[in-house]
Amino acid sequence: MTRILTYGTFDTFHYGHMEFLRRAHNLGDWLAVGVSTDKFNNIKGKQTFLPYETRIQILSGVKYVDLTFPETSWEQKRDDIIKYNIDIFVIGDDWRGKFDNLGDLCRVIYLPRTPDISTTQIKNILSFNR
Ligand code: C2G
Repeated sequence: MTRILTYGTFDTFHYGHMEFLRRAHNLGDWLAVGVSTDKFNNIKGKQTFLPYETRIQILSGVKYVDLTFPETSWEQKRDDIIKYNIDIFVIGDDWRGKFDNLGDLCRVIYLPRTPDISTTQIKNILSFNR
């Protein structure tokens, strides 16, 4: 069984996220997703529209996702790859090159982002002023 791992905030879940998860899952047979906690998003400098509890609930309901868990730091990836016996780490190509250092533990793949959809656009439409 080929085991896949990714991470993300997945705020205001949209079809770009869904397309990413579909393609990520189709690289293998089993997909784990580390969902960024609100505290980690503060570290990432990201303000979210939806709280962690809602975001991880949505991810847990996506048919392409087999396991969800909290992403609380940049550094946890190596431990997670070992813990979940991961074959492929995958993330969108907006991160191209940033995680090549994981290449000694597993394959690292950067997938093209789905164009013309983003949380930022959605929050602007929602005139999100938080
Ligand atoms: N994505 C995509 N197409 C879009 C929007 C997002 O393919 N139109 C992908 C991103 O490339 C990422 C995933 O969906 O792989 C989740 O997107 P974000 O929630 O924006 O992820 P990010 O905040 O960049 O978190 O440690 C890694 C970070 O936690 C990644």
